[in-house]
Amino acid sequence: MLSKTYDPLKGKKLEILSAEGKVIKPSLMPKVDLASVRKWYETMVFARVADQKAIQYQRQGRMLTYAPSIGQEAASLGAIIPTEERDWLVPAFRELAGWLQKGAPLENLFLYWYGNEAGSLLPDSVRMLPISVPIASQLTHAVGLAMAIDYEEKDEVVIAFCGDGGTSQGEFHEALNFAGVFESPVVFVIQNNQFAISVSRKDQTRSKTLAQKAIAYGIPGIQVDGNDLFAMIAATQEAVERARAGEGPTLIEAVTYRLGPHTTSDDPSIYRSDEEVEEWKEKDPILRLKRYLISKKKLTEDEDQALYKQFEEEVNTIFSRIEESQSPTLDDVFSYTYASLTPNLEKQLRNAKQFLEGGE
Ligand SMILES: Cc1ncc(C[n+]2csc(CCOP(=O)(O)OP(=O)(O)O)c2C)c(N)n1
Repeated sequence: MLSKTYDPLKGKKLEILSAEGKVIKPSLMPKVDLASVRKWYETMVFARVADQKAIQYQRQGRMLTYAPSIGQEAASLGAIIPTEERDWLVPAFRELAGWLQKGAPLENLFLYWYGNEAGSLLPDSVRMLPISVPIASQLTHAVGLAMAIDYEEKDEVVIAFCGDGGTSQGEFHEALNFAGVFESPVVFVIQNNQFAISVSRKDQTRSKTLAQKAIAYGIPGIQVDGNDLFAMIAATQEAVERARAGEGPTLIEAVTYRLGPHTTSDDPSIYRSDEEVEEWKEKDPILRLKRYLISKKKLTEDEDQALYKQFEEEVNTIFSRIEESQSPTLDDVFSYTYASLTPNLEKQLRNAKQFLEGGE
């Protein structure tokens, strides 16, 4: 079992694809065909381009705010690849490549950050909970979902994400405890991108790794190179198989780096050095998969450039649809929590309407 061989208490981290794009652990390489790897690479590039364009739109005053996932594409994508359509994705808010792999449209993500809750209304076929901005609250929801699946004896698995900062929240510990006790079919993925806004990983916890936190709850934990698509696939595959076989949860710590700002309102140069960022750029998940595909003759520089161009056009087209979409109404703001409004909410809605019409 990978989580036994790569014991986080012994400081071991699962790595398969080096930063140079070479497979350094062939025996652990997941069974993947090159055509699929090329498709996954394209999904990562699509996510990267969408991220970069979203930052641009925000700087042009066309998007309210945005939380980029630049640098974290392999961590979320690799964790979704081993799941099936019937499985559930419970995201935090930085899982764009995984979101696309799950089949969720980019339109929804853009609508969400555009300030329109309609973005959370995903097609029925996409088994996914809405984005969670409250940190770690989604993990207890994920366990509740997994407990229900277990109770109904369904053959489904839940895969839930949080950030390194999320592990300092009470709900992280409650979720792991419940999942451990009830042996729920859930896989927790921590995207350790080294920062919770400006608070660095080392100021969050005295634990040497985040993966070792699993041990306290009696579940396996594994630290993985989160910029290595193949290592992420291998670790998650094992965790999903365990969950499906009724063997309970697993905690995966994906060690990665947030190359961009926390959100478009953040200035990371205040709390981290350019040298550190440059160092991580060399470990970029897209760059290393590109090197791998080029070495396998499944990609050329020209094709790569054409991909970026094609996705830029696609993203621009999608975003113009967002700009043409209807703005949410005031009624929408009140409509979706209760089946019918409570007297107090009815009063608030009346007051809000009066206020917007120029009254008091
Ligand atoms: C319960 C809660 N507390 C505080 C915040 C404010 N907040 C937004 S993002 C963030 C940091 C999250 O860091 P991490 O979990 O590491 O995820 P990352 O943003 O790095 O992906 C905080 C504290 C929040 N959204 N929810």
